Amino acid sequence: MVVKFKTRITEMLGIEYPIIQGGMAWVANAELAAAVSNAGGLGIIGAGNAPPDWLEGEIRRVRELTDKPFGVNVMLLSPFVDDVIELLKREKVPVVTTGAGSPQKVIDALKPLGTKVIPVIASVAHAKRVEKQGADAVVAEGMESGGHIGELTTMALLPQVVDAVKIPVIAAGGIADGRGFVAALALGAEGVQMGTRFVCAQESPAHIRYKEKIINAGDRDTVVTARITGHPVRCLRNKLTREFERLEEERAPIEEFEKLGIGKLRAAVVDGDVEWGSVMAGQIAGLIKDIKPAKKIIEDIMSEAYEVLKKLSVTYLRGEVS
Ligand code: TUI
Repeated sequence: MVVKFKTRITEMLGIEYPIIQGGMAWVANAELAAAVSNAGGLGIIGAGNAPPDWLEGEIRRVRELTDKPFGVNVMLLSPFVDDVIELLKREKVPVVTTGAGSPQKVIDALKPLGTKVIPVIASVAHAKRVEKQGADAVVAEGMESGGHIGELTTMALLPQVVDAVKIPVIAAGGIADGRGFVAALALGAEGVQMGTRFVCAQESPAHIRYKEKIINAGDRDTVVTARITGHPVRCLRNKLTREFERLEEERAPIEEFEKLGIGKLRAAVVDGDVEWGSVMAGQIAGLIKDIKPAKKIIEDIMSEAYEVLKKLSVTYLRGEVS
């Protein structure tokens, strides 16, 4: 049974299910975003470090592929961030999420146009700050996530953020099935964002070797590298992560880490170089066992969530809730 979970997030965004697809650089293109939006979630195009003309094409394409709401993720470390914001102003994109920095200029530019701005945050202080700045909701992202991460786990971060802000909170990090979805709601989230699960969607453009590396991963196969640069990144273990570890042991200068990182996400996602590329993935990779359409990912989560809630209520409340 696929039930509707109405929350402030589904209402604010005009979506059927409170499931958002992470705005992953190189992976989150128009095809993936449209598939998620058409399935009743919120698909997001990841701007990453891409130039604005690429993003403009993806926005045009997603509008051809769906008439449902969609979003764009702005990676605040991008060299093109100001041009990307200008483009988003012109395009009047319904939802914008931000990552890897302070979203002040995104909020100031886009909120007056009615765009819903949802920063990804990794601490209570940052959540409070963006609420004051005018954010419509936040994604509280735990360090179980893939890619650039903060320090707290989803389990610890989420309830603290929920208690600290009035705007709705979306949980991210370590969620890939109906159990994780219900756990996030139990901690006070009103939606979930998933990245790694959607990398393995059929519509995801990630190279088949990238998807297979996630599917073959176990629970301890991710590592966090480049902590010393101030931008720690979680990836699946491979030759590249071992090289990063070697630089760490040698206490190499930060420039060496930056040099080693250049172009490596593209190498993994586009070229399928899963040994020397950066295979960003969350700790939940070990739970992901198949490639399936985005629609099936969402339906399975919603029906599992229903079963989990039923089981919990029967086991612990003797069916007292209807
Ligand atoms: O942004 C992400 N995940 C990412 S971005 C990315 S591309 C990249 N590659 C190498 C190095 C750096 C980036 C790959 N994965 N998630 C959202 C997120 N944002 N996680 C943590 C944060 C964050 C961290 C610090 C947000 C704000 C912040 O500082 C706040 C401030 O005010 O500066």
